Amino acid sequence: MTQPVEFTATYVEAHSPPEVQLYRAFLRSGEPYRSLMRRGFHTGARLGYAHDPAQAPEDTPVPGLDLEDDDLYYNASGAAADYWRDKDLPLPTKDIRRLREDLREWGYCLIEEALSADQLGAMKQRVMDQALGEQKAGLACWMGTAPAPGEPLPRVQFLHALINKGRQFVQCVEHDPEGVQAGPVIEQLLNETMGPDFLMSSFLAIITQPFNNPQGLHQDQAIAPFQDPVAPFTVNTMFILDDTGPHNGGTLVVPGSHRLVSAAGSGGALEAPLPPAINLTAPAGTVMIFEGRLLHGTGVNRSNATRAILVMNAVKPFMRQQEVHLLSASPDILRNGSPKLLYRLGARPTGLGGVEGCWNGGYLVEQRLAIEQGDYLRVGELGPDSPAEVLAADYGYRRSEIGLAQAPHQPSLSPEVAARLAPVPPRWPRPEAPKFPARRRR
Ligand SMILES: O=C(O)CCC(=O)C(=O)O
Ligand SMILES: [Fe+2]
Repeated sequence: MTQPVEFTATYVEAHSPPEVQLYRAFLRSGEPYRSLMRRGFHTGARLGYAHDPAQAPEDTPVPGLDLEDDDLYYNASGAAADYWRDKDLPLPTKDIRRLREDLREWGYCLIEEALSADQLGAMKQRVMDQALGEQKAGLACWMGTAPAPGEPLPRVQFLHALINKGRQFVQCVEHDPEGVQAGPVIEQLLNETMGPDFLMSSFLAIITQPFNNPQGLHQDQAIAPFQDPVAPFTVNTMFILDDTGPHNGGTLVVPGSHRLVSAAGSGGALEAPLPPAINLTAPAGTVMIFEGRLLHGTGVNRSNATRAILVMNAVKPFMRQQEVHLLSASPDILRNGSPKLLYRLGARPTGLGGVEGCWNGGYLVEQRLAIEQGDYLRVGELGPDSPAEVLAADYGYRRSEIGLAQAPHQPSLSPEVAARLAPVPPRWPRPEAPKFPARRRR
């Protein structure tokens, strides 16, 4: 093969010095974190946002943690709390008008008694039973913060793929008032912030053990260095299952940071120090909605009990979901899922591709169940001279919605192949309810 010289690796390399590369400076800017972590820049950034065990005193519950120094971002109950004391920060409320304003102004809002006492009790029981079960099974997943020095694992347990682990978690995704009494309020605020076609990116429980290390402050959008001052790309719903506050490491939040950070623009450095973080303070049963631009992170649990929250992340339908729900979801969850659940899991793709081209409004549950049963046949290399039995095989595509709909109209179907085709009823009856989301009214 003689390759044109312009296409050779040496030519491409010689003509791609760093200074001519597209968007290099922007993509490598490291912003907004580079400027956030500047020493002395933030009231809590003396050691940077990342924890530096080497500089902390030795006589603390966990080596490396310094729980006295008010200059540290995770010590939020002293000088930081004084800073915020006379500001009109969000308090738990049932009033959607106040919730909407808090979310706009501060980047988060607190829904009072979003879970009824019964809903909270059942949820807490299920989550803690599951956590202990996964520990006992040797399956517990420890992550989110750094391990304490000398310890192999972080002191924070995550429970993933919650939808498989209890009916109430499915009700959370659907915002069903049977499981979450404030469901309609949550749904409305998410619709207004994200548009009604958002997907569920991940839904997990985060349980801190006493004296976990804190998490670095971060935006959950996780698409740095892209910053948009107009609106967030993602929104989180946090179900608070224990009374939370400074005592047990209520989530560290920098109120208003959604505006301050995004105002720097994509790739831009922050020019002024940010205000300090607070510890989220709210009773169990509260739901916090916080948007993807807000700086926040897990605080230090200084109590002798665990602190449990659930976090559900919603993303725009063009974004990649964190959890691959279509693989994680149990067959029963998929088989019996409502159109809303299936949509939010991403089982109805919203862009070209899907599974073998099945995407245009169709569900992918049939394909996943067939793959699971080991009898999903993929279309491979075919040609006009392929043997009739190969052309007539029971390909998974034939059972898809688009395959079934177009089969009667195929213009060049070979009669020999047509004669061999058996009827192919789908093995999964898709929900009869209308697809979700409903067509938008003009
Ligand atoms: O544990 C918390 O309070 C917050 C967790 C969090 O922000 C995260 O894991 O991204
Ligand atoms: Fe986060």
